[in-house]
Amino acid sequence: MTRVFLSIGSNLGDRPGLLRQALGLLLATEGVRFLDASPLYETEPWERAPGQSVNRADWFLNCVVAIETTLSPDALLERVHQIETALGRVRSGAAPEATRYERRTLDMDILLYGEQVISVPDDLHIPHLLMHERGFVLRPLADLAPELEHPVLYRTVRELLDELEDDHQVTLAEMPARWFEV
Ligand code: PH2
Ligand code: MG
Ligand code: MG
Repeated sequence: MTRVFLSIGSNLGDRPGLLRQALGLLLATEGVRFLDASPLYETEPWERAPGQSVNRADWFLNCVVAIETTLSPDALLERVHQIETALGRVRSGAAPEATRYERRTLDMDILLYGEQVISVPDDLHIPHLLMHERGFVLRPLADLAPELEHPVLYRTVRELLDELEDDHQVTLAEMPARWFEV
C-alpha cells in the first residue's frame, strides 16, 4: 500500500457536488482506501486564459485527499482520467498550453505517490510539477500532512507554504469541514 495525495478542483457547475462525486468514485475503486480529506477552499484561479474574467463565479473549489492504494501510478492515473470523464470533463484536444486554464467541471491531479519521483514527459510527473508554487494545493495539503517532506525539494509542506510567494486568494469555503461522506 502506498500513501497518495491528490488535489481535486472544480470551477464549473455544482462544485461541491462534483468534488463529493469525484471522491466517491475514487474510493469505489478496487485497491483504494480512504485516509483523509481536507476542508474545501474557495480559490482564485491561478492564471487565466487571455481575456478570461476575474469573476468570483470563476473561482475554484479545491481540496486535497489522502488515500492508500495498491494501484500503480499508471493505473491510478488512468482511473483519475476515467473519473474526470465520468464527471463531465471534456478535453478539447487542443495543445496543453491552450487547455490548461479552460474552465473545468473537474480536475483531479496526483500530487505525491509515496516518496516516488516519476517523470514521463507529457504524461505523468510526480511530485506534481507546480504543487510547491500553488497556495490552493499547499493550504489543504498542510491541513493533512504539514510535516510531509517534498521528495525533490526536501522541504516540508509547512515550510513550502510559509515560504510561498503566491498572492492568489485561498479562503475556507463556508461549508462543514466534513463535506464528504465515506
Ligand atoms: N487548476 C488549474 C489552473 N488553475 N486555479 C485554482 N484556483 N484551482 C485549480 O484547481 C486550478 C487553478 C489547472 O489544473
Ligand atoms: Mg490541475
Ligand atoms: Mg489535471
